[in-house]
Amino acid sequence: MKLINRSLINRRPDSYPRSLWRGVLLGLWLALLTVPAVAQRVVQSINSNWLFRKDDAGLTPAQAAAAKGWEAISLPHTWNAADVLDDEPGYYRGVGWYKKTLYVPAAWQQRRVYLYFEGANQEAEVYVNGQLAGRHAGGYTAFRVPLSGLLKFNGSAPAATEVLVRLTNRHNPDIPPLSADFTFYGGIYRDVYLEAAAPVHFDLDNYASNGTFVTTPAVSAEAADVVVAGALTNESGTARKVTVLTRLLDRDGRTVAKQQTALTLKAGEKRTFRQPLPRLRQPQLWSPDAPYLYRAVSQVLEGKQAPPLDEVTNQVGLRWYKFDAAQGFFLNGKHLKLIGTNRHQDYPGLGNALPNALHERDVQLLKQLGGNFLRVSHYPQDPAVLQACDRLGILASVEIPIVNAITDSKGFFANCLTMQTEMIRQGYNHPSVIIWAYMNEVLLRLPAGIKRDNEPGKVYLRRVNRLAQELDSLTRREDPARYTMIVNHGDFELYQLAGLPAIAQLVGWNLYQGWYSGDLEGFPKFLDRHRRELPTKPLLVTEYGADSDVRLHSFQPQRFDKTSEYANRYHQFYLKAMLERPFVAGSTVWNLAEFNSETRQEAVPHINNKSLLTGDRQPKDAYLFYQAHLVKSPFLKIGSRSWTLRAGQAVGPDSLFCRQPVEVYTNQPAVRLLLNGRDLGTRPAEFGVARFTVPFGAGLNQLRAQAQGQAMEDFTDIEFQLLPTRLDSPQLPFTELNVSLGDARYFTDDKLHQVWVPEQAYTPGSWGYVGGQAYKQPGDRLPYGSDRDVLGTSYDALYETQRLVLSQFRLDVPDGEYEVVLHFAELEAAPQGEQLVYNLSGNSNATGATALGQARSFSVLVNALPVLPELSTATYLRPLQAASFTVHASAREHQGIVVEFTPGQGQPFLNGIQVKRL
Ligand code: GCB
Repeated sequence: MKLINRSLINRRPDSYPRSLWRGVLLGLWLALLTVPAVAQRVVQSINSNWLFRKDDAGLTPAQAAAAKGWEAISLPHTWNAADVLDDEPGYYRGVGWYKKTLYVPAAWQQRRVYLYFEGANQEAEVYVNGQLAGRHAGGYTAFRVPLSGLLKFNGSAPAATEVLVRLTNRHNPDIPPLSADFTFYGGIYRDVYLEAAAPVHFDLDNYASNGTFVTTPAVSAEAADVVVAGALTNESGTARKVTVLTRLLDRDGRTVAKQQTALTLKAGEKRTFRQPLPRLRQPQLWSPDAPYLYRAVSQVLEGKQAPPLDEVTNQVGLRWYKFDAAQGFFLNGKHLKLIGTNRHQDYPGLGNALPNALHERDVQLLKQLGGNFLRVSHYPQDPAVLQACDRLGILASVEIPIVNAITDSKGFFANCLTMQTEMIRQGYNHPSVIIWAYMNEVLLRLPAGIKRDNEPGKVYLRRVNRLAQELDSLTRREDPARYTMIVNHGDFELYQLAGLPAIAQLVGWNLYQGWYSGDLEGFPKFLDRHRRELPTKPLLVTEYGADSDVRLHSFQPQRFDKTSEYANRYHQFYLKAMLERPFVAGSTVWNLAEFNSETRQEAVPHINNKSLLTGDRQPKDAYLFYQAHLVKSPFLKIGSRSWTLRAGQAVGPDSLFCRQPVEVYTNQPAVRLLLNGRDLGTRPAEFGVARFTVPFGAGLNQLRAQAQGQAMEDFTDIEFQLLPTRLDSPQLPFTELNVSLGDARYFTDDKLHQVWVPEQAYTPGSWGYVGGQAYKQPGDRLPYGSDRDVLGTSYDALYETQRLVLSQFRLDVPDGEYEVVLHFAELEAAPQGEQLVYNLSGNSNATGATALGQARSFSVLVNALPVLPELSTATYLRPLQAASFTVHASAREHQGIVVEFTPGQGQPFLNGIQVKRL
């Protein structure tokens, strides 16, 4: 059998006559039927049928095993999927127990049996049949736990094996991340496998790697060298003479190179091996356009035995690359601007416990964007992510989660070094990986009492520098073929002061000029400064982004208003600045999709929506804008896809339309737009965007865009709620109006099918406020309103703005009966204890705290009736609590509706008003 196998390896299968082939297949089949009990590794997922319970009583393993109150779950699982979304600050960070009975086949007595956890956040203790089998610290890397000595076999019956896992996601100052703008969900949130290997096997005790490491020391278009190295372990009681055979297979399964190494292992011995494969001529290269993968199949063979004792397959991509400080990035000798996104690993409703299909889908969405680069931020993610990158041709940077700060402790340093080693060894064989990184904005949160220029500050910066040096050296030692990177926030001086840019080979900057601070122009200035002052350091823009809540829109977008329109403007500006600068080697948008950050407040509490996709992965306009630049085939999409329900006021009393802008994204030179079949003209595309002003009529508006010179079209339907200019208009009878006070934005509520329009001053015949000013939280960040979490509502964005000191809100509606809903939220409130510090202006101190709450009272009258007498901070106006009241109003004798505010103490205010004709 062995002989036949060997000869098969050497020759192309199609060069055999048919009859011989049949014989070969029959031989193989017979060999499979006689598989000896101790051959080849078996790996099975064990995600089903687990039990879970929280533990706030500090149970011992024995108590936990006997305790009641278990919930049946399956993996992946997190215990924080729901509590990170509620109105109560914080989420459960404590102990959870998992329990499962495994049935280990009697035949596995001869094998080495392991549990393999792809990841569990964050400190795990694994007990098997009541005994501690292994521990692991860190929530983002895999670990393997040996079981063999703990299994209890009983004759030929499978060994029923109790697995109990104690897991905690409590804060541990020795384990990164210490703090971050994402949620530290607890749970066994990735897959778990049971593995059974023959006693002689590839090393399974090497930081949960697969025990083999593939390098490609020399690759060119003409030739490629591939080396497979690793270690073999003999866990049997006798010396063994084995061969490691590696075959490199092309995509069609043909062997294109092979190498074998004979090894003799004493009982209990572990031995390393290194196998340079014969040089490959005219290799197929791996690139984003053609991600060609070979497979290196390494087997442990012994004597005449077949199949092998062990086998490991690694995907191999042949490519070479370099970063150049002036010219950027080169792949396979060609310049390639790296463009893509960052990614977090969560999904609405699931927390971080995602099936592999969702991890893969995100990489596909990046590919469909036209991206070629993924920053796997801020921690190593599910193996499915890098597998998808390999397959789809996405280059990747991976990092460990040292975020915001370090702890100057032995434990912290040791855990960082271990995590870095795990990350590298576990991800080593992915051709997509080009960068190993290890710090994200590590100086954003200087610990209490520490300033950049005081004595403790100097000591702290030295310690951060020390940790960076240790991690950098470790990384270069572990994997000299990849680049190292540290990612900084936009405080150039501080990182220079700490000496960090000098340490890693690449510098990543997270830049938010025109968002957290300053204006857009600050961005190119910063890039040029790097080029001037760090001329030998390749640069990547590792983060940039602006919040965009798909419900919010504005035609005068402003920094920090969270509208899609500001985000569009921001991305259009940033991309242009980066494309104009060849020294910007790469960039990754923050972020591919919206993600949970429990401590974050703002328009959608707990959600960071600086992203190209919504949480459920629907494209925002900015996604289409990037497609227009990155997709290589002809591309044309009408924007506004997530804004298909709009409202606005008719342009004049006798008009039946309202003009609003629409952007069309394309890589074609010009676009024609039609509205309900009527030609609106052709506009040139400037930097991927053709801009139109569309006269929307009431009801259905069908937009059709055509690329000039291409048989390409795109369609979108927009439903428009046309508001009359004069509320007594006979052509456009008044039905309802929803106004967000103190606000310059439109807010679409798809579920209730309502659109809220921005406030306006009252003019006779129409509607609006009389007097007052829009509320503005102290500080320079928000143009208006507050970013505090308003409790008791999911319409935070509406309650976060208000008009102060108004005397009236008037609507000159026709005589009739109306329902009026008045919305209030007291925005003056004590500062938050723990302020989110994502003020990346370079100032590490928290900002945004509002003034202390003050007593306030006022009364509201509707058409002279005191419907809300004495609204006050002592009654309904509790700080940051939504309160709404529905009242009835009769409009008589052409007086319309007059809502009046009479102050008692302090300034009256109104956050929102809805008026509906009954
Ligand atoms: C950053 C951080 C990232 C945050 C992001 C933001 O610089 O690296 O973790 O989520 O800014 O949105 O503030």
